Amino acid sequence: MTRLKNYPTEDPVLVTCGLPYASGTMHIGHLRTYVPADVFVRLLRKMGVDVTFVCGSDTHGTPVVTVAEKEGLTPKEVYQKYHQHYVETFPKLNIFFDNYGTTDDKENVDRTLQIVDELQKNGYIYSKELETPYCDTCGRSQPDRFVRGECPYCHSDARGDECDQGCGRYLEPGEILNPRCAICGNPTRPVSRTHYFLKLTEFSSFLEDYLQKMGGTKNARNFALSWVREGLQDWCITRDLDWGIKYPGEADLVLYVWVDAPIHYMSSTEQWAKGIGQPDAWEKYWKPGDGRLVHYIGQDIVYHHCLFWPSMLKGSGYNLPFAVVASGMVKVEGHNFSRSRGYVVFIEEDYLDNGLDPDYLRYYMVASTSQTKDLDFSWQTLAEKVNNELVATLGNFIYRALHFTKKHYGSVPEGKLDSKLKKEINKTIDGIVSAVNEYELKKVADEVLRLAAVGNEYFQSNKPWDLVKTDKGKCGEVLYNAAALVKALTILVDPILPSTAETVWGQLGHEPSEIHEVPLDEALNPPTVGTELGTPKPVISKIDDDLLASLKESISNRIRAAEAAQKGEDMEEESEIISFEYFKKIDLRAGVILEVEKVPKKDKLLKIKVDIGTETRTMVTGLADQYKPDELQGMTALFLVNLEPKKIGGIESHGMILAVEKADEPGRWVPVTVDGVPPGSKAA
Ligand code: B3M
Ligand code: ZN
Repeated sequence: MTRLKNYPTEDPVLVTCGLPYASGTMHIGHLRTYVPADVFVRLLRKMGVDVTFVCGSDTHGTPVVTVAEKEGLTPKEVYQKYHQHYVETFPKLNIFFDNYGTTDDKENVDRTLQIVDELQKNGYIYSKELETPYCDTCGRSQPDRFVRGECPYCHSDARGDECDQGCGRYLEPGEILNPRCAICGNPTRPVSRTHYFLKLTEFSSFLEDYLQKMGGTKNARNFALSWVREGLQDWCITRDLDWGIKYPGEADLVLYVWVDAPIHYMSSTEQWAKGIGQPDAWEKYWKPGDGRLVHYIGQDIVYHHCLFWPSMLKGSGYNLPFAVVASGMVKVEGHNFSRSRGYVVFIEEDYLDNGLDPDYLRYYMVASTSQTKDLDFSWQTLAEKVNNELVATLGNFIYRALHFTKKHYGSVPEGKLDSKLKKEINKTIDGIVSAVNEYELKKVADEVLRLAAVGNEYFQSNKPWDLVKTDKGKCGEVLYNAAALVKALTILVDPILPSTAETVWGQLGHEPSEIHEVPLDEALNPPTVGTELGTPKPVISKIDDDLLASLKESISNRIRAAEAAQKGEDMEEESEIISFEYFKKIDLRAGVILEVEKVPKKDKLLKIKVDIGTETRTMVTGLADQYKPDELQGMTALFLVNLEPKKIGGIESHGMILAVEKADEPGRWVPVTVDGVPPGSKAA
């Protein structure tokens, strides 16, 4: 029996993970989704649910094309290289998909064309002239990531198909304001041609209804519902690009990558079905029926999974997602994740190559924070969690209990399960079941740690080291119970720490890999008396100070290198000659800084209120590491007041203080002060 409210054992479940673009190596951001999904799958299996787990590489679209151009390879060479990387790296993290294909595989191309054809037949696709950005310098159309500009909704700097730095909305082609080419930086001009559209608007009331019932995390449901209620627009499903799945009957149009990418969830299932010799087995998930589709994704792709994808499925007669679990994003050492600025942790080079156990990272990804919150990765907290929780609490209890038992008894001694301990195990199982019901796997980690603490306390208070001298029978009884707790812990922690669980299972006298087949409820059954124990060894080791220091060092080196590279670029930028007319557009005025406040959790940012004569403006400056608030307060300085408003550190900043960087002291900034003039005085 599963006791799970959403997943009865008789219904087959398909779990998928957002497909990584095969255009770069695996990093910490990826694991925010893949690890919890893998843990979820393992937990369901332990509760008797029939689960298939699929994923694959996303090979189309501008993410792959831009990298191909940079690396001087063809898009196909790029995706093959990175696809291979993913195929090899997932197992190293104990993440095992039942199938891992690519969106360029024949099954996916065929299935995509079938779905598009069906949507067309059902009247959901139409064509229309559309103006999209063309770059004269580069001599081609610049869709999606090839263009940057201003988000029409929140006015942040955004890329062509997504407001990646602001409100996170999906942007339709042609929607972005003031587009400029992302390759050469020049403004693009609109060109018109025929594109194809999915009538997303026709799905509005279906979506409103469906989303309210859709399972998973609230963030997915609520974001998607709010977009539906704001009003949808039809979705352009083609791009002028020569890489992707060709649109039927159109020589120079391909399908937008977000059409064929989610369809790989289906075609990957088809590949799995073929692989097990039951080619129709995919249908039990995808044809309307009892199959339950669960998508694990990052919060940034809720739009695609909760609006486009269910509409495509509905419009072509397939099953709908049962649940969408959207995880918060990953930060690195307090900063927004950014490869270019060095705030990134690569799985292979920064983690695995340092000999670190994949289970630690799995634990960290699950145990740090709620599924829907942002996770701020730092080596320091990783080390603390490993050392204080895994080593000091879990590992310590397991080792002490098994070592002592082995030494004095050799095998599981006779005893009876203490009813209080049985209750504790039951409580842990209940906690795990409700964690799965809520898609909050942090609670699984918390529950297991709590039970390990119960074990330590039991061992400590019963003092088997004294008992063994005075009452060997009573001592055996205590160790029997300790072994029962070790067994329970091993079963319950197996989904999060599969390698560690294998090792302990071996120490408990079993075939190590069999632990993965042991059902959750077996945690309530104490080990068989007389089972010969293996050789106990500590299973989890500390991250020591030297290693921690070198891990931190490698990240700060990368950040410094990125900063230096950025500075180099800035220095190289020659100043461009501008006309006086152009200069006149720049509105510079004296302003008085009225209030200065630190921006919480941002070391460099200060929020200032500035009287610019006509009004008081809020601005955010990056001077916090150089000036104390009271050094700036009261200062009259020069401000650029007609700069477009921008969110900085979560605060809308409207205007900018002018400062000069000292030529002899790079990184040292001094505001341009204009003492003795009233606010609002204009500079020219
Ligand atoms: N390849 C990666 C991303 O946007 C993208 C996911 C596709 S899932 C169908 O996170
Ligand atoms: Zn926006």
